[in-house]
Amino acid sequence: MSIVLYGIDMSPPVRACLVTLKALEVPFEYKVINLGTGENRTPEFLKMNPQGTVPVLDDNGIIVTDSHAICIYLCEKYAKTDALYPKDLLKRTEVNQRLFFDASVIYKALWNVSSVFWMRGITEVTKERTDNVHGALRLTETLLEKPYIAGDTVTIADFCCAATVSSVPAVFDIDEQKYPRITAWLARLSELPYFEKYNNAGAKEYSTFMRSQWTKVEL
Ligand SMILES: N[C@@H](CCC(=O)N[C@@H](CS)C(=O)NCC(=O)O)C(=O)O
Repeated sequence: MSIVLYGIDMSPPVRACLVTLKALEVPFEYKVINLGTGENRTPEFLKMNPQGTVPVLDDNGIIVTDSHAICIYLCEKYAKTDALYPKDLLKRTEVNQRLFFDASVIYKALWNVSSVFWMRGITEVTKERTDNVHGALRLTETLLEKPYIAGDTVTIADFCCAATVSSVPAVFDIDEQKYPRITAWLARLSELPYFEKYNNAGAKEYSTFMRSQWTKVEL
């Protein structure tokens, strides 16, 4: 029996889970699900996750879906300390707020751009959609008052938010002048020993692929 993560490196939520597993030093098996060929729509996969999305975690028969829920589950079950997901109510509330912010604002803005390509084959990105991504970045920049997204130390909120933000170059490059805190934060996280391999490489692959598909991006 083992822990299995189903996903694909190009997916930001999958990378948040990969980084969390590495940070917690939890051994796991990684099964690649090719979204392009519909491996997320097979009856077996839909039985695990009726939404047909990655990531999915199978912990010896316990199925957990949604990256934010998976990262929380992993911390609650396997973390040796509460550093990545604090037990203190106020600190935990701040981490939770950032996790929901990722799900409902940053990831949503990016998904609104890429989903038109994945779902409908549309290769043009409208100004409304890029404006929406800038709006999410502006809010992230404002929230980054401290070195990390939920305070002075790294938490799973950083893994989830940064996995998404580092994927923004799929649409446009993040301007260091406009977003100095985001730029410094991503550089800070990249110093973690597992972040380059388990997040940045997939983010780069995703960005390169998406940029090769767009015929027009309105900025
Ligand atoms: N809120 C979910 C979002 C998951 C999600 O949208 N995953 C995308 C890949 S980045 C997916 O599997 N899309 C396939 C589909 O919607 O058919 C999470 O955080 O896990």
